[in-house]
Amino acid sequence: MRNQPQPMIHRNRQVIRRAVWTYPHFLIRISEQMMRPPKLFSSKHDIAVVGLYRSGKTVFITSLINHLMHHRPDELKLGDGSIKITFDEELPPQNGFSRFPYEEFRYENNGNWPKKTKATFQYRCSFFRSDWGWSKGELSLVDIPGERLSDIAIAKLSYGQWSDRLLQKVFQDGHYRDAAQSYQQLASDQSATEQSVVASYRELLAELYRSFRPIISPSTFLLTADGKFNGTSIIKGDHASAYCGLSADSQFAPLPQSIRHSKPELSKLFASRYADYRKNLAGPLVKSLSRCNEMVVLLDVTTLLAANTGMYNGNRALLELLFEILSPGRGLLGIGLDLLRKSLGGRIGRRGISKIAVVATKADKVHDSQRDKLVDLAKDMSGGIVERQKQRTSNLECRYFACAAVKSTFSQVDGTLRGNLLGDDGPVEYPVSDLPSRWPGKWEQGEFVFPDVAPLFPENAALAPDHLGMDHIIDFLVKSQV
Ligand SMILES: Nc1nc2c(ncn2[C@@H]2O[C@H](COP(=O)(O)OP(=O)(O)OP(=O)(O)O)[C@@H](O)[C@H]2O)c(=O)[nH]1
Ligand SMILES: [Mg+2]
Repeated sequence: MRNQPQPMIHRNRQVIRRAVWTYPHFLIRISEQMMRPPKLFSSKHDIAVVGLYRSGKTVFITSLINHLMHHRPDELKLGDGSIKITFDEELPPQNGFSRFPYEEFRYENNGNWPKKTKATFQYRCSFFRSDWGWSKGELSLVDIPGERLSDIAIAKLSYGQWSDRLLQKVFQDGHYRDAAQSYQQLASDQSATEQSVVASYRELLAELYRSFRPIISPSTFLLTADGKFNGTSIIKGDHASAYCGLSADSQFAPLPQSIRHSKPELSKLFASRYADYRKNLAGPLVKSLSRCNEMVVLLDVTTLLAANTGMYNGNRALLELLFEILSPGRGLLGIGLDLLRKSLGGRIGRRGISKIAVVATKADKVHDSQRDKLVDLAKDMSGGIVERQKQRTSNLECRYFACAAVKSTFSQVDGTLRGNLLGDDGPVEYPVSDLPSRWPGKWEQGEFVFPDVAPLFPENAALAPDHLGMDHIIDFLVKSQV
């Protein structure tokens, strides 16, 4: 009788009874499991971080990952301060991107800032939020080389439209006009040849770059398709190996409408190289940005002020273009489904960019007493573009912030800052300009000074860097929708 097989249900009951008596904590574990709902949904946050070159994208992403990996609610306050993020695991990059080299940027830089980005990177991970019941967060961050932003128009405009846009709009801006004059004349000349137009356009791009004009397209002139950065030699006056195209023999330049008609062969040649460029470079870039559902637009207010009005105008024109090309807020789902999505705890099923954080970066480069003005300046610069897009669409949420992703200075009572100036050995106290309350009508290089400092990354790998305002931004980007 004893050896007779017992029905399965009896055996299971016995196992459970034995386990409960033998291991009291088994009971506790079961009740804990029942209290903790299974993560049935994933709340996806696919975030594109965009901005001009050197606007702080890579530093921002490195700091954000660091905070998620080692979240300390007392140092990065989310919601009412009680919310805790628990890092789950890193996920492999998708869509053919290279992995964002987080460790290199965070730990191996020996007191240096991350290197300039030369290819598009992606970092993916999953995480839990203590206030999310049924969903688990899935985060993707896309980092692009800032130079590539100037190419986004190529992804959507025809060669003719791109030419007209540059010649009739961008190069008409007072700050571009003087430099662009001789190119415009040559390109409109009936005797112009492929070689003369390309040579003159390359002269123009070099001149624009040296005078802080950020719209340099095709961007391969500054950063080749395989990641060689030409910017340093261009500044020194050498652009012999900087090409306006994918390679030396596939260069193209914008042509005025009259020349496109009178020289159809030249126009056709440039148009076919333009199409190759779109297929290989500009198209994939815009596709990778359009796949995201959130966007962080970084505005480096201090660098714009330290440069000149031309850089401001160029950056603003790029913002216009970015909104025009990506058209944020035009998701595929209608308003009716918003409620359902919210009740599922995230941005489930959402297509297209529907959330934008406009961020003035490097807030630690200005004195404490000035920091509030950073948000006003960022809003003043981008507000009109954002508002128009909001009016045109039904699905766009936007907020303005200021932050220092890696706070590396200390404000002194006498209005100076204390920090390690780049190139110096130890910390010094140094003067820094006050911010204007509004963007001035005109300013030149040297009127505002905000020196660069070395980063203060803690040596302890489990500590995220000190920051200003990262908490509000992260809270906004990965906030609970419930
Ligand atoms: N003080 C301070 N400086 C910063 C901060 N973030 C960035 N910087 C400075 O800005 C520089 C550029 O930062 P990156 O993050 O590399 O800029 P990026 O936008 O990724 O630039 P590209 O890769 O060229 O497109 C750094 O080398 C620092 O000098 C910050 O939080 N505080
Ligand atoms: Mg970068």
